[in-house]
Amino acid sequence: MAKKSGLSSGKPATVHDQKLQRGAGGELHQLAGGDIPVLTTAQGGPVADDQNTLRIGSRGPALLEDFHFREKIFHFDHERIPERVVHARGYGAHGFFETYESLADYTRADLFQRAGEKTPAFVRFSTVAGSKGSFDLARDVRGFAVKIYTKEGNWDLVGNNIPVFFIQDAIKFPDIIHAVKPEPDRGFPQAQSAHDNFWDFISLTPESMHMIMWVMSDRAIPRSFRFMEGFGVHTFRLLNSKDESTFVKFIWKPKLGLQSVVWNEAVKINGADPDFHRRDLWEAIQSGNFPEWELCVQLFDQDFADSFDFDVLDPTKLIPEELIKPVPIGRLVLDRMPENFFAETEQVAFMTQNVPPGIDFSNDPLLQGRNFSYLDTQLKRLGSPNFTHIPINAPKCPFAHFQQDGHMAMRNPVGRTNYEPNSRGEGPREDPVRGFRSFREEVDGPKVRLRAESFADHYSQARQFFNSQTVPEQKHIAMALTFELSKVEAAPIRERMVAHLLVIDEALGAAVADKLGMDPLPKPADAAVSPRDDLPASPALSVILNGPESFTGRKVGVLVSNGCDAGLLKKLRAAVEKEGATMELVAPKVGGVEASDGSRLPAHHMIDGGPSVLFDAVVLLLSEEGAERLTGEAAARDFVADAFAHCKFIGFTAGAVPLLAKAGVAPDADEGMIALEGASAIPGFIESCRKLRLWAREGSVKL
Ligand code: HDE
Repeated sequence: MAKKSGLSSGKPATVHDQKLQRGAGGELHQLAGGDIPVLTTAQGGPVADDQNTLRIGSRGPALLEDFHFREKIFHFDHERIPERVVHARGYGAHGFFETYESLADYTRADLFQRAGEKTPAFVRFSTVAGSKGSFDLARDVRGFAVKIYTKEGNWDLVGNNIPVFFIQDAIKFPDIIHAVKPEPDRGFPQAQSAHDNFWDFISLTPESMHMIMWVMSDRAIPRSFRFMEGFGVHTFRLLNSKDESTFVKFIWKPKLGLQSVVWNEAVKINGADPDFHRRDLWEAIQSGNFPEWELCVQLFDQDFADSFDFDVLDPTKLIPEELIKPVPIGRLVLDRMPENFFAETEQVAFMTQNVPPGIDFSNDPLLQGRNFSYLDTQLKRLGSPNFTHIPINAPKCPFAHFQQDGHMAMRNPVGRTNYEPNSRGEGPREDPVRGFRSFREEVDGPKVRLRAESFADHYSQARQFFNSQTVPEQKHIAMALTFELSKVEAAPIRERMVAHLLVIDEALGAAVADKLGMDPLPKPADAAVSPRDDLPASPALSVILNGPESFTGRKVGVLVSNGCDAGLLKKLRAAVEKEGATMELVAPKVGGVEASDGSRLPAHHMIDGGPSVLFDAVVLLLSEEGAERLTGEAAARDFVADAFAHCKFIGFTAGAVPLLAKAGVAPDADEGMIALEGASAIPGFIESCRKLRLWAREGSVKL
């Protein structure tokens, strides 16, 4: 049904509906009438003229009396709210969580009681360091914040796509964030960790070494929000109806498998499409390809916690999945984009302390600090303690309390009684049975500022992470460290960092030192606890080893020219769509090309606007004449050369060979070059694409 007011009017006026009238200055006014509502002020007063301010004569001064102008500009001047101090750039979507089986043995959380129950959810993905307008493919951690509107209050699982964190104590959070953000005197670099302040802090903070390995890995440049994992990071507790506790770590696993891009590609994507990740999520959801994750839990008891090699309260450590297998307990499906970015994605307020009865915190010192911070930040950002009155933050279950008044109060208690207990029997009262209860943990000890000794091993899991990566991934880590440290001006900082790397893995440290031109090698850092050698590799930590089983959800870019084979293109499209992937055409002009059968094929991109970095695989579907023409275009040569350098599978018709030659790519360079001599070659091409990249090529290409 069409909404009746202002900008949110459901039915856009067409040119034919519009009644136009020429104003005094010759400008055209659109008049209300028919389905077009009357423009009003925020007070509801109808507006006669929205084109001219009130002034004396047509060339005289403006009048203060112009309340419509004053209100309009006043509102505009106040449109911005402070961006989040971290995770400023984000993108959200609605969906639902569906419980697989009852978890009543472990938790009394209402959402986990009934198999098949669906609970509404909202998710916001983000980068951490960059401002709201920064680019999507920064090397950075991604936020993975989930709000589930349960029948017993909102549950916010405010996680990241990396299962550990830089610091062990919340008191260091302002320092790490100051260090990574633009340097305060010069105001740059934006959305980057490649600068002195960051590496200065990190090299003085050995507890960050495990996280640094993750951030320097391909995990920090995901191909899509849809292809990354999410982690609650901290150890939480589940409490059942007898208040018995089980420790839990939460992990979101994407149905479409993991995938990242390579750094050289990330840099180019940021130029070609700074909104690459948000556009990807938007397109997937708008086209009905709803992204999905399974919520998995690692459950363990106090005995495991006591026997584990590391402290389960230390957020710089993870529990290898091979040691405690994550068990899927439900799925999250994102199936609807917000109607308004500001109202929902910008105003959504996640808070770690939002847990329903049946879920509880552990004493992880980072989690305890977060529970304080998130409420505070919402007041600053949203400007009122009534931020739960904003629809995206309001619970969807019944609620009743005596909180009242304050800025922008939309709901206040009605009637005379706004306190409890009261003798009138009015208003809500607490319920010790249904209500939230904390785990009755015995805690005793002196009041101290002391880090537990069990938090002291900073290198073993960093080494385990590195040892768990495939060869190409290890190479990427070395290249990322080299790139980042090459941007550090102060040589002592570079040396201090390499000293840590030498402890994590001698060969890694030596390789980075060599690439930095550092000679002699610094002395390895003094480790409070020597790193262990006996931790087995954990394949779950690799992106490449956890890729998809099919090419579903991926995108093929097809470079076409006039005279391209229409029949082959049709069959290729059918095969790509059957695989659950999408296809976009790139042509010399966005108006498209005339195919071999005389049909007109409109393009999605002109060649300059559709570089191959936007695609997971490419096809050069060119007539010989078309290819010859494209050899003169730098963008066309880059399209091919980049796809090759980024180890993508390249399908090509015989006509495309001149362009391949000009781009310096041999048609038979390797098995990733697939000649599409006829439709029979298409299944082979699709099958190759399922592998996503031909990493074997990387040795021959310097990225
Ligand atoms: Fe956050 N974090 N954080 N954080 N965080 C915020 O809250 C904070 C930490 C995470 O999409 C802020 O509403 C402290 C770990 C996500 O809206 C703020 C500490 C993890 C988001 C804040 C941490 C996260 C935030 C800024 C150290 C992964 C974005 C705006 C103790 C488990 C949520 C806001 C969204 C946002 C504080 C560490 C994840 C200032 C003090 C560890 C995904 O409250």
